[in-house]
Amino acid sequence: MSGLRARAGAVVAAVSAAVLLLAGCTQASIEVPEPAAPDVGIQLFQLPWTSVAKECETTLAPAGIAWVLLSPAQEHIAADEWWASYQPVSYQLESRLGTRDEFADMVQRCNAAGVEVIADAVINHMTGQDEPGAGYAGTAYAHYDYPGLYTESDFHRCGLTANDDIQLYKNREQVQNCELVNLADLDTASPTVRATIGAYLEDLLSLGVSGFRIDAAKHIPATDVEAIVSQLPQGTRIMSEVIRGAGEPIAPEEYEGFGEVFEFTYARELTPPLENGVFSDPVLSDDRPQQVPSEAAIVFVDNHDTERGEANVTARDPQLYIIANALMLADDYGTPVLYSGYAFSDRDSGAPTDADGRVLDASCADTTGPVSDLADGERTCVQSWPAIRGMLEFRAMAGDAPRMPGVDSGDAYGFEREGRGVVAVNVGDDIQSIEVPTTMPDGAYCDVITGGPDAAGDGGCAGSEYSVSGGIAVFDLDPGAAAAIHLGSRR
Ligand code: LM2
Ligand code: CA
Repeated sequence: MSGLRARAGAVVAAVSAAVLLLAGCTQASIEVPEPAAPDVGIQLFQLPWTSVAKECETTLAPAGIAWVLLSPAQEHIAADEWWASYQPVSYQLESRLGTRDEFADMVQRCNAAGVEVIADAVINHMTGQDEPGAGYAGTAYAHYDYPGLYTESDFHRCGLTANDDIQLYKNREQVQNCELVNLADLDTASPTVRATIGAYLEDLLSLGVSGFRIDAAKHIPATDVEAIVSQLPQGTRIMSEVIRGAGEPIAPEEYEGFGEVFEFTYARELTPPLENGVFSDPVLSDDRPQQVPSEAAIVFVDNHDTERGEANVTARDPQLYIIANALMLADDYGTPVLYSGYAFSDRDSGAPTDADGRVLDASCADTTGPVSDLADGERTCVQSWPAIRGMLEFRAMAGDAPRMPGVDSGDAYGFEREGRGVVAVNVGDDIQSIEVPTTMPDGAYCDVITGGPDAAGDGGCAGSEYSVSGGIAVFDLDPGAAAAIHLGSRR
């Protein structure tokens, strides 16, 4: 709870600074409501614990980001690729991302800064390597060694080959109780396996984490996930990763009863109009087919898998990425999770490491972005982009105000969060003017995507300025531009 207050405090400070700018201004004063603490998370992909701790303190808390999603903390195979993290060999918290002590210190510091920590729990499987070897911490693979962890009967061996594509299996049994990409599948129905996984999750909770992403949840029967997480303390946040697929036998809805689920449909519906400029599509309208209820949905523009796969809009195209994230953060559906990764040319390349294979520290504290020509391994640092920070402020001001119907004009599109703020984007190649109906008071507003109210405190805007008059917000947008105004950004 103190975390929530700290977050709200940071956002209130930013907005009341904006309100102070109104002093001495001739416009009629308006009542600016207290911004809410938005429940927005961020995935810091393959970032070491020591860096995550600093990021919580220096960028996430000031931006009003509520929680951070980590990469897996388990001991894993010794391999250079990032996906070594998804081949655990034991439940020790020793990995390329840091030691147990570093993990504990990070969680404590993030919590103290008002940022909750969500761990990525890889509990469906262990390594797929056929031969035992040294794990990251130098131990032999626990499941070959059987140091009280498992017996062979605790694994499902379905005899699938490395080239078998799990997507082709339409049978529930095969999807959930067979090797996923040749990874040794745990028998999550077994009481000993459940107890071992439960003890691992309890261990993380004892260090202060607030909840878990359940990796590959689609490949664990929902009843098994439920049985494991129902043993955890009330209020533990559970986010099941169940990739929705047409014709798939397992759907996210099965996992909704005991937590949240990542809703992959959201990005799939959000981004095509941005690439095509066709907003008549139902995608951004109120009609959202195939999606779990808003309270259960974790939404995202991309994540570490989709930026290497299906996502067409990623940080590699900063303009479109800002537009997509702006629309997601302005929306009233789901709980958004931002994605902060690193540039790569090879989808397998891990984050830069030292000679011991330990991922190097990185900081976004002194950066602004976006930077469009990052070298491989450089961090995207979306949490420091002024456009993203402006939209987090927008979301805090929007609170639970309903989203009004969208309007489009040529390749531009916009909508209001009733009485609180208006967002508009132009995905075309020409300057586009768009008028968005609003109940916000008449006046001049600073766009928070290009900088918001001027830090100099002279009543001007750091970036663009737009006006509201007679119930209409008017935006003249350059190609690829996004704009957002809210009650706290009025000049
Ligand atoms: C996930 N969610 O359900 C993770 O988000 C995703 O990143 C993981 O795949 C996957 N499930 C398993 O946890 C990644 C990566 C794969 C990689 C696996 C295991 O995308 O490429 O598979 O981790 O490390 C790799 C090889 C694959 C091989 C497998 C087993 O790419 O060719 O399969 O290891 O050796 C023979
Ligand atoms: Ca399984």
